[in-house]
Amino acid sequence: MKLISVFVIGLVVGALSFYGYFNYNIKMASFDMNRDGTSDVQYLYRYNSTLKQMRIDRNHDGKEDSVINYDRFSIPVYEHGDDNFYGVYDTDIEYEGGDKQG
Ligand SMILES: [Ca+2]
Ligand SMILES: [Ca+2]
Repeated sequence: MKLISVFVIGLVVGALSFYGYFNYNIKMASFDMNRDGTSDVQYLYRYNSTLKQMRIDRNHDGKEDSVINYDRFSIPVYEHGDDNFYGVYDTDIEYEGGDKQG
């Protein structure tokens, strides 16, 4: 009985550190393209340095309006866009082989 509880605790601790490994090692890089003090482009990287997501504020109003998601080879898969900059994502673009579809 004691052995089982030690095993369960080990499992929980292991799962938590596994979770932490994949979440806390995500790196982010921000760039202020128009140099107004607010970042307009953000790159999110996975623990293994592949690109996970790019967030862009195209009209420089401080709110991101384009989110591109990348697969584990850093190839774009799909994109959400707020093309009228109302703060709601209204455009979905799928990528195939790294190219926009439609
Ligand atoms: Ca800016
Ligand atoms: Ca914006």
